[in-house]
Amino acid sequence: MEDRQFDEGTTLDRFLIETMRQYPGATGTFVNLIQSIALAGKMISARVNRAGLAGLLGETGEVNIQGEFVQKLDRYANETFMRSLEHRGHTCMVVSEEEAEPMKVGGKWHSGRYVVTVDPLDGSSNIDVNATIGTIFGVFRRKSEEGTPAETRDVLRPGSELLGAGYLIYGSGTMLVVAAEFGVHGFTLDPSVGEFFLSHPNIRMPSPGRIYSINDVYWDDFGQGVRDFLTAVREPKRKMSSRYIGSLVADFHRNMLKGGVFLYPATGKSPEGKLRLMYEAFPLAFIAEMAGGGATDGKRRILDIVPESLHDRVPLVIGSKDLVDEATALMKND
Ligand code: AHM
Ligand code: MG
Repeated sequence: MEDRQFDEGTTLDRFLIETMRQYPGATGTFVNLIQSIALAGKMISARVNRAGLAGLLGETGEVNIQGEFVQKLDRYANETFMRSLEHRGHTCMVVSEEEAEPMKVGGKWHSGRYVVTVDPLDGSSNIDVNATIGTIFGVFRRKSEEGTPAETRDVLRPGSELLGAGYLIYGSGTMLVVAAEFGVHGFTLDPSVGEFFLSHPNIRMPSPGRIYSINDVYWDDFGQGVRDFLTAVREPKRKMSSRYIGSLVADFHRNMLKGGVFLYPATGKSPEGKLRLMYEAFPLAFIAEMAGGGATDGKRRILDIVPESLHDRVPLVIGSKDLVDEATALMKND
């Protein structure tokens, strides 16, 4: 792709349209899909900002497929995403953290070309304390024929087959980060005009990284390799910092901009790890690699893993290349 310079004030729409024009054969369907996701993000962002005033804090009383209490905002974010992906003809199936079964986009629109995996509201335990939360998504191009209902083989496939991925973070500002063949780019929402503007073009993950992020309350439960890694990064001469928000997307975003590693390894309580492969690990691993970083489960490259079921969990080590390599080398016998 030609190295195009975008000036200040470039909107998401202009960026997408001008970038896609450089790909012969692009039909604009992917642009359309990202626009739908951006719209859902704006709606969720508006709700997140008003949650305390709109009676949207707290739990609904339901328990989701993950065995977790559903927060009111979880449900709103899930419904908003589903609605915005349903009607524009670009999607044939959506796999959501909040839904036991994939949503097949049916009727006359089931010819859609893309399969979307989504964690509609990541870091829900942070909602009630106004800490940063987010949305994570991945996009596959379907394998089955367009114009027919989506099939299992369209979605149970390695992350290396992702076409694009991204996330939204709802923090002190709202950002959309999108990764695809065109690289990793960040857009910041200007709420006064309701548009995303290019603010972080061509994001690259700094290496060596200086931050490590882990919930070390599980120390006794971690494998020896994880403990050796933590002992190594805590050496005073390395001058590392420890930062952990408890919202994967926010921890990942900070580490991507500043350089660092996030770990959620296997524990005695969660031998498969806690985080979900299809809509948390895959999209972020895709973004990390596109930005020059890495992602493993301590042994294997995340993007090489083939899911067995929609809600598989996986241990995750993700971030700057040097720290991911160091941790993975130590964890190989865990
Ligand atoms: P969620 O998708 O239900 O919010 O759960 C995933 C979250 C991640 O965002 C975060 O990294 C992790 O759970 C925190 O877990 P812990 O409280 O065990 O540190
Ligand atoms: Mg999550």
